[in-house]
This record gives sequence, C-alpha cells and structure tokens, in this order.
Amino acid sequence: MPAHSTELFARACRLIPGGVNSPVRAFRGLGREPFFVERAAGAHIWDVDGNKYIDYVGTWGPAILGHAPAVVIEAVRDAAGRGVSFGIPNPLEVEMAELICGWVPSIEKVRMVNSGTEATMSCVRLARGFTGRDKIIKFEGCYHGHVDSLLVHAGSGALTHGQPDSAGVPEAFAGLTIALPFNNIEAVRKTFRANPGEIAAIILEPIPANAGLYFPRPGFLAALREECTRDGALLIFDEVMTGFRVARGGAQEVYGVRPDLTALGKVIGGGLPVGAFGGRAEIMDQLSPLGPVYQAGTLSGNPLAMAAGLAQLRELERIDGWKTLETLGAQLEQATRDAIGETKTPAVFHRIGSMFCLFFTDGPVTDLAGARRSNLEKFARFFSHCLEAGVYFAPSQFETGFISTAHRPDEIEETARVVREALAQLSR
Ligand code: KE4
Repeated sequence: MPAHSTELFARACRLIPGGVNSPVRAFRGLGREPFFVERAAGAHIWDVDGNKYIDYVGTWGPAILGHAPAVVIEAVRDAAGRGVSFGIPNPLEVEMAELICGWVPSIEKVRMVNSGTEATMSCVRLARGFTGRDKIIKFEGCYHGHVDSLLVHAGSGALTHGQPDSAGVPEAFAGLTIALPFNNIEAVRKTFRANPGEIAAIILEPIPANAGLYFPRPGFLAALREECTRDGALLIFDEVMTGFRVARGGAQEVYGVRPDLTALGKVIGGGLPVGAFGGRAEIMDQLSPLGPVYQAGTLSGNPLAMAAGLAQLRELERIDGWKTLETLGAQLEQATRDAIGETKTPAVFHRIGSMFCLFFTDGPVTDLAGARRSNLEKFARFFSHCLEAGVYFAPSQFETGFISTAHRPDEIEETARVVREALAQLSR
C-alpha cells in the first residue's frame, strides 16, 4: 500500500466514518485500503505516491470527457471570476434548461438540484403530489441515491456493504415502497392489480448499473409504460448514470420509451455537484412556487456547476463523443471477450456504449439475483491484480465501469493485456 495513502487513511479514519465521504470509496471486501488521489487528467489518475492508473471509474460517471477537460476548466475559471454563487437566477440556468429540454424530448420543464439523490427524491415527492397516491414501485438492486423511501433493496454501496435496506428508515416510509425483481413484468402487473389506483409511480434505472450492469428484456420498458398509463401512475426513469452517456437523449432515446419524469446527474455537472429532474409540464408545474409540491436548494443552478456542465455537454456534442465512446467500448469488449475465452474464465461481460461490467459468474445476469451469483472473492483478486498493474476499475462487483472520450486505443489495448493477465492468474 502506498505510504502516503496509508497515513492519510489512518488520519481519515479518526475523523470520517470509515475514512470516506461515500461508502463505495472504502474498498471494503477487497482486502485493501483505498488509495488517495493526488490529481487526475484525461483517462488517468495519480495517487499521492505517484502511482499512475488508467481510470475506468471516472468519478462514477461525470468524467465523460476524461478528467479536467480543458473546456470545463476554462468555463469554470471564467464563471468563477464573476462570482461563485448568487442565489439569484442567472443566465446559465436558462441555457442549461434549454439544452436539457432540447436534448430530452420527454422533458418539457426541468429543475436543477445538487445531486442525483436530490433529483430522485424530488421526482418521488412530485409523483406523490401530482397523483395524490403514496405507494412507489422500485426494483431490487436499483440504486437511486440515499433517499429514505428508496433505500429498500437498494444497489451500489448499500448492496456492496450488505445494507440494501438501510437502518434509520422508518417502516412507515419503507412500507410504502414495493421492491420487485427487475425484468419481471408479471410481478408488476400483479402489484398493480393488488393496489389499484394506489401506486404513485414506478421508479427504475432503465439500464440497471448499480448491481453491476444488466439490461431490460425486450419489451419490458414498454410494458412498464403501458401499465403506468393504464393505472394513472407515473413512470420515472432514473437516468443519473445513463443520461447523456448512452445516447444524447439517454436510455429513453435508446429504447424509445417516454417516461413522465426523468432524474439526471453526474455528466450534466462536468464533475461539479449537479442533479436535475424534469418531465411533463403539467406535472412539473405542481412545483412551488406554481403548485403545492415544495422543493428548493440554496446552490441549485449554481453558476460554476452550470458553466462546467454546459461546457462538457456542448463539447460532447461538438465532437460526437457518443461515436468515440462506442468505438472504444467495442474495442474493450472484443478484447475482454477474447481474454475470457483464452483463459476459460466463467464470466459474463456486459456493455452498452461506454458502460461495462465483468461479472464473475457464468450467468446469465438479468436481475439482482443473477448478479449476486458472482464470485466476490474472484472479483477482489481480479480488481487488486489490475490495480497493481495500473488499471483502476470500480472497487465493487456491484458497480459499472466507464470509458471516457479521453481514453485512447493503445490504453484500451494495455487494459486488455492487464485483464488477460488478471484472469489467467485467477485460474492458478
Ligand atoms: P448522487 O446523490 O450520488 O449524486 O446520485 C445518486 C444516484 C442516483 N441514481 C443513480 C442511477 C446512481 O447511480 C446514483 C449514484 N451512483 C453511485 C455509484 N453507483 C455514486 C457513487 C457514490 O455513491 O459515491
């Protein structure tokens, strides 16, 4: 373990619970301590001991252009010179709203917040306010941030650390959340029949990426749309991870299904704290100051975050980043599939665009139960081998990897060499 990271982690553990400000960073279950980052640029990060890594976490999604892209740094510098926060409407908020509503047709109106959690929390409150109903359907393994009513059978760090149902959430809250197996439309139909006119919304990651990465079965999303429309419930897509990454219009563009509300985050902030939620105008107009659903935030629409997000999204469009991400993703997929074949590793590789996951199970993985059949001990050994060889993958089997437009084909090749070596050592 690099010395400075060890010393920093010891100091951190004295004052920060678990030594981290977010549990997924803790490397728990990996038999090692987290490293501390010194700096990041492009596809690389350097730890405080000068070790360099090719980064496939990308600060959990926001770094779609790689770290510290010049356009984002320049935009933040320029905005900062005019003040870092106003609490007064500023022109950049209008530009961001126009971009989001222009790129995502289902979003007729949008409101900025400061995290993905705030975005999904606001969607749930708005759905309950708009429908006058209390119950919510979510899917096991999907993670929507640390919202009380959604920390039920949750994914990401909650799953990694064995608390898919967090302590501290009153039964009164959790009891209103019905968690169902993903891809099981019959379970959804049965739930609607058992709770006619009582379901405010279904919320889901249209492409679940917080229990590793897996996909909706053909027709599943369209069937959810139909069920919600029939019963008068709202369909909420949590696109905090997939928004603007899997396509310009997100997963809803890829699958051609129009949700009533969408939660966004990560990429739209260019690395600064941003979330957003939006959807049909008649629903969004229920929000204060127009309507009875209250939602607010001191730093919402913050000028630095808006400047960073606008610069990132505009650059992504200018360079047609989605094409680059698909090319790089396909290269990594082919090389990884070859490595799995050559080493005869029981593993399943999933990818869409720049998002990918290697499950250490012979699959199939179509829901949380499938993901949980992965061999976590093998994942830990694979992760450590890659890290020591200079490749940083997400530190949990129940997360997703991200490629950026800053990754180069030779770095993907190097990554594939390391992956092949790591898989080979697993069978020794
Ligand atoms: P934040 O509150 O962390 O900005 O967003 C919550 C959230 C909501 N919805 C989805 C689909 C998400 O993936 C997330 C956050 N993702 C995790 C990584 N799987 C963030 C990393 C962390 O918790 O530190």
